[in-house]
Amino acid sequence: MKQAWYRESLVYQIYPRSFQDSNGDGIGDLPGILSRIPYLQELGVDVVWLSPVYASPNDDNGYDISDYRDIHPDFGTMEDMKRLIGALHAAKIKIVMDLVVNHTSDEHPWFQASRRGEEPYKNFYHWQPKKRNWTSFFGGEAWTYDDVRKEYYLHLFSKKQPDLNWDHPQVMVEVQNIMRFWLDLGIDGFRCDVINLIGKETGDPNGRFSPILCGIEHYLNHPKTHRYLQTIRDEVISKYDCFTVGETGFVNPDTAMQYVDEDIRELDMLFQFEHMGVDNYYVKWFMRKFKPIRLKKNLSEWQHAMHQHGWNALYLENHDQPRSISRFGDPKYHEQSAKMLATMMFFQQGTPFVYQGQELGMPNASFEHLEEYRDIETKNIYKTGKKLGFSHRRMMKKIRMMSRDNARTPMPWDNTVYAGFSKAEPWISFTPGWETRNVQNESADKKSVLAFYRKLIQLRKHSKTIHYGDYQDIDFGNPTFYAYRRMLDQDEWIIVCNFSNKPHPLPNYANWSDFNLVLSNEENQEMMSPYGARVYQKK
Ligand code: TEU
Ligand code: CA
Repeated sequence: MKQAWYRESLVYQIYPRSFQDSNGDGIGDLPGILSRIPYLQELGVDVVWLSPVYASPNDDNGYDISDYRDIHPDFGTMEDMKRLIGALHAAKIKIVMDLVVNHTSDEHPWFQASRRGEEPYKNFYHWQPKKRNWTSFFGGEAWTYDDVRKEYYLHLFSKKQPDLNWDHPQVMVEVQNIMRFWLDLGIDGFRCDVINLIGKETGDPNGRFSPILCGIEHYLNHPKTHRYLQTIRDEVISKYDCFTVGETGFVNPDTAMQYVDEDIRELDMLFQFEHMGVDNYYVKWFMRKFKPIRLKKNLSEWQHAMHQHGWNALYLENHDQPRSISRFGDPKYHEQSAKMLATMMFFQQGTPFVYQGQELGMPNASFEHLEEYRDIETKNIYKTGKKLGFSHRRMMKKIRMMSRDNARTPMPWDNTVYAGFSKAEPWISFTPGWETRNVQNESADKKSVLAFYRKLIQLRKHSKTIHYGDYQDIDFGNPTFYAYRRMLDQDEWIIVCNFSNKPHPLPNYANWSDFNLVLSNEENQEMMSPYGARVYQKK
């Protein structure tokens, strides 16, 4: 496998609205992020990924962009952005921005011109005189009637996020110019939002009937998408020292390879979602009991599939997902299971992404009342659920487990009022428990989840074996243990994770006297403790 800086990097995702407020309006901002660079350095972060900070009416927290070359006043100014890029680079931290080009905001001037039928924007979006039966990812219909144009337009997400028509040659030109604009400002790459949905066939009449994701066969991994991405790589990406990570729902290892194969490299890596589905059926609102074996089988499959040919983006959390400890861990063994999950992920092959607060072991916010939630998806799903006849109680139970707001709460820095996040009440409440689970406390505690993450990050940073070595499953059929080996030349590591709330004897995976225990989350090493994790390296 060819070596590359982004294959040896740890990426830290910042959700700017909830990271650090600098001016007392309760909303995180760019100067706030700048002030926390020392924290990022101490953690060992190589690359920061910023969720969108562009001008936006904020229907979907910035994933609805009205000007790709400007900063939302909530977050600061373009000058603040330039200062942040400079300060991060001075601290030897790279920065990746979100590229959201499947859709724009309906308030973007292109859409405004398009609905009035003005050229060259008339066909920048998908318009149809007749309605289609497609459904939106956020619940409800995906085609909405526009009073001005007197036609229906497509929005796979909210009504205020009309989908761009990539068949229009000028759309491709505009996107390339936006990318160059940011790369020329010095950024180091893009996280490409829902990028496997950009190519579409909207002339087709209806979708094959399905109450959820109806119409998906007209746009998922469309051959046109591959052509668009190849063009973008040739015209833009290949001319800069940068990388791209695609957000690609509904891919499997085969379809993923069509994007990331070494010889194709439309994207450098991608976020797959299969392992986010191990506690639900098809869409997250249909929940099922979490079984560790499903997670293990899936992660292992991706390890094998990408090895030597592609590259994984490793993650357990982001701004769209519930907190991993609340899904795959055990609240009774909170710290222990948070560290175990981190260990499981950190020694696999791929680029690890840590989402803000994950390194503190933050659980779901699980707000009690619907009014406490801010996310458009949560609000829409509640309405959709009620229409389908689900009770309020049933819907709130789902939302407490699966709402995206579970992970969008402010970063708890200390135990002063508003947790050192702001001088004012934040735009969304804190995750309960912040008085103790915060950066200040965890920094002072050698046994904290944060201290453990710092160790993991350092261990990984210095090991070529972890970056590029072979991966091999151990005791694959075991439903409670996830164990694997990483090997390069003479170097060998064995990772053992106990996914159960019971102690177990350490299995005979090796002649243990030939190995050093380099890291563990346990107090006592006689038995593997509940949610114990161990990292061994051959002497
Ligand atoms: O997410 C795409 C996506 O697939 C999610 O909307 C997913 O369906 C949902 O979060 C599951 O709960 C990206 C962004 O990450 C997300 O924040 C945006 O809302 C969305 O695209 C639209 O831009
Ligand atoms: Ca602010």
